[in-house]
Amino acid sequence: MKALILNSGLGSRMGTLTAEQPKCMAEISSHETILGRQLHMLVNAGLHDVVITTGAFADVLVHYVQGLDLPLNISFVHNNRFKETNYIYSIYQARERLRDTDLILMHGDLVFENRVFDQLMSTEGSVMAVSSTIPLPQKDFKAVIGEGKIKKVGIDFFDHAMTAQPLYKLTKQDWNLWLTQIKKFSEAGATECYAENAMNEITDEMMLMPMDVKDMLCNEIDNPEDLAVVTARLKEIEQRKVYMSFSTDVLHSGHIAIIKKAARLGKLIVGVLTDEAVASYKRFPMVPFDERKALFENIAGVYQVVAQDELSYKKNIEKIHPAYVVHGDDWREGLQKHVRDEVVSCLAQYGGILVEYPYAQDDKYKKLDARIREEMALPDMRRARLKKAISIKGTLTAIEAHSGLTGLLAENTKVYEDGKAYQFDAMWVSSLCDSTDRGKPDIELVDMTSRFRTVDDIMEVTTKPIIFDADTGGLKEHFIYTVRTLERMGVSMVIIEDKIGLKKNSLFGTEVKQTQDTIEHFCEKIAAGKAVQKTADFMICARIESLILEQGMEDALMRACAFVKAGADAIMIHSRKKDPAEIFEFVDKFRQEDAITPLVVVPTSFNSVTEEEFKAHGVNVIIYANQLMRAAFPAMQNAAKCILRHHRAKECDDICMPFKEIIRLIPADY
Ligand code: SPV
Ligand code: MG
Repeated sequence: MKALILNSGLGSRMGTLTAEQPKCMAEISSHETILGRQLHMLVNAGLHDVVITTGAFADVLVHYVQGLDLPLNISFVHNNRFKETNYIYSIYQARERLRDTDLILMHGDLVFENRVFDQLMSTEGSVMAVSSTIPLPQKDFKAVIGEGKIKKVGIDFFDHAMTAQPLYKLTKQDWNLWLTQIKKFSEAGATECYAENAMNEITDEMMLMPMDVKDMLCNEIDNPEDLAVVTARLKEIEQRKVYMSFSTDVLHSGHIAIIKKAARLGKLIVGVLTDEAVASYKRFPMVPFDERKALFENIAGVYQVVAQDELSYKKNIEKIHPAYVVHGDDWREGLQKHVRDEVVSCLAQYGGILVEYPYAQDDKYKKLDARIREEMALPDMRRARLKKAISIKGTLTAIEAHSGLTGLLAENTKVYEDGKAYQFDAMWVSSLCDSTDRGKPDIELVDMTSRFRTVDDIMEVTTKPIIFDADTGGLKEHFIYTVRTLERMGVSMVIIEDKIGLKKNSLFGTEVKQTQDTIEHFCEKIAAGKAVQKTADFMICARIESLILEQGMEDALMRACAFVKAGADAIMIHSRKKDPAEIFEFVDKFRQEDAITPLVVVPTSFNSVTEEEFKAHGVNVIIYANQLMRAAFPAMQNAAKCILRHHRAKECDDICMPFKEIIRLIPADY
């Protein structure tokens, strides 16, 4: 595609402004001329070839353009009869350079805002700028519209007409038709009319559509008054606030391109999502908020960087009142659709505009994303994220996973509500579910090698941190191997409970025989584990069974303090009562003594407590320990019974997920 800018006119109504230079060199701001602005827009749109026709002060013009030193291939065509001919003749003279190409055509005295040019470039086919809102001018161009097409362009048309501006994007086909007609006119001596007179004879053959720019700035400058008006409007446009939000920690050329476009619309304010907001809807950020903020502050075109503390833009839009919110068009579907809908309604309240640019579908960005995922799944990266997440978010949630498939559910399940997105922060590899899945009791019967196999299956398809339920941890001599293996694999935390001998599941409580370990012996196990771990990221959590085994609150608290002293990185307190009173009593009393050590709870029995309440009491990790398994079992049993009852599978289909959907859960490119 080439661009043609017509600059052969005399500009005689501009007074002294055109006494020594052509009109297109008139300044429209402290840093821009009309032509300089046009050429920069062409550069930004990725155009390379520009033809400029010249007339009066051709030398001044050529010298000026060369001094701009733009990455454009500019050729100048001089209309030596500029005094007595119109631009139809300039085009005629430039015809050899303009054949067989898509073309952007504009008059040299036309000033338009960036959005007009963006709209022009993103509209398919041949278009001319018109305005449905600006009253028809007496002496300037109007376009007659019929059946959605432009039928005629000229000064004397008023019926079915809209104000028109000499800014076109033309397909090669339409431009060739028009150029042939310009040649005919010029060679027949019709050189004082408009090029549009030639076009008007062939509009039926062309597919020239109107592009409505409404109230956006798109004006020709004919006299000093026009210049003053346009200069003032440009100033106002430059002051407009533009808002964009980013959650990314890896900036690529696609981001930079959209930032550049957004910055051309006004003062660009970037909202950087806080770590908590990012973690709530996508992966945990690899680069912390402060660093991401600094990254954006150093990008040319970014005027200001602010924090956006939730996925919803609402708060920041209400505070900033941007004229534009800019985003890629990829958020019209999927999780972010709700966010977009809310942005649209917020902007509608005061006439703000949502500008969407085509999302960069480039394969290289997809590969970059995949690479980040792979890196996040690497042992070092994954292991460290639990501790980091606790320090950033305060309170995390973990859901049980006992297989690759449940791991995928834990990894990918998201819910969007009230402008917020929710997902689990981590996974719990439960001894109960891992055993149950194998049809075995939860008595440390499934050996560690099999348990590690489960972890490996989950790790292969996920990136979230893993908390491993190691039951009692076994013998101290065995536990140190468990610690080493789990740490090497990339598990973030191991939880061991202070029981000894044949362990039974805690939910049986005192209904079965279970023995609590002594404080001294269990402390030795914790210390032994801490002594062999290699990284500072791996956490050993001591689980206290005093409430389960009815040993009293004092015992639980005493153990907690002893275990922390022995090196435990976190304390899990368990209860099988529905009433959370004893859990809260423990948490509150422990927090009076120790404000730092993370606290873990498993609210299977005391399940009425909300995450907010746990958070308010100072709990750091909430584990939903078995719900996926418990939900799956009755569903599977139902399906089995349904088939038995009907002696076929047809009726069962209604309660089954189509395999097509399950398959979609499973990543294809592993
Ligand atoms: C598990 O999920 O295996 C646990 C938690 O240890 S509980 O079943 O509540 O004991
Ligand atoms: Mg267990």
